Amino acid sequence: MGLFDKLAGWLGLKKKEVNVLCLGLDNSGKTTIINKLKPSNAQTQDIVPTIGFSIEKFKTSSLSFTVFDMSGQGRYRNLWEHYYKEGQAIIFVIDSSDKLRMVVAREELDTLLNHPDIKHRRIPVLFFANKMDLRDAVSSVKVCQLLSLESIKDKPWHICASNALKGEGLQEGVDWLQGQIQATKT
Ligand SMILES: Nc1nc2c(ncn2[C@@H]2O[C@H](COP(=O)(O)OP(=O)(O)OP(=O)(O)O)[C@@H](O)[C@H]2O)c(=O)[nH]1
Ligand SMILES: [Mg+2]
Repeated sequence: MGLFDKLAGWLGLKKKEVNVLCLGLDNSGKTTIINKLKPSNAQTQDIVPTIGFSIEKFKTSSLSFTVFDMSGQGRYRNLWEHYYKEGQAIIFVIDSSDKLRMVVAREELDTLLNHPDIKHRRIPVLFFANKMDLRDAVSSVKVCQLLSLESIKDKPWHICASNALKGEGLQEGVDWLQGQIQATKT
């Protein structure tokens, strides 16, 4: 880091940079959520299924986020683990209306939480119970039960109901994440 960067950091001019992994099954709404968190002039109108992954950036009042927006398609899920070491926070997105695949989401979450690069780290995990606008969506409390989130004891976690199309619930989640990251000293 150069002297200017250091000075800017000390003076509070430079936002702390954070790497976030955005994970979850395909079609859960990851890219839609990340897109909504960008400034309106940087948002795209047409969102297509992610191929591999895409790197996106957005800022909050005090942090500068670099998001690894991973594809959730089965054939790409083995890419996720290559980025675990770099991730300082996780956003895990669930399609609350996809009851059939809730068990698959749970399996992927369990695999993630038990991975050696994640298991012993107190990395914050933000869950979005997304697509709350759909008639057959289950509540965030139900998502919590179906994924056994209460059993996560060694990491700070939080779940928010969201509607990514309208942006509802997203700010609450990001505020929580920002608070968690600021609370860690690194
Ligand atoms: N009704 C509703 N549709 C949503 C919501 N969020 C996303 N979608 C739609 O769900 C579809 C999938 O959204 P994406 O953001 O591409 O999903 P993804 O998780 O990035 O999918 P992959 O890139 O394939 O892993 C799109 O048609 C979105 O418009 C939501 O909150 N409500
Ligand atoms: Mg995507």
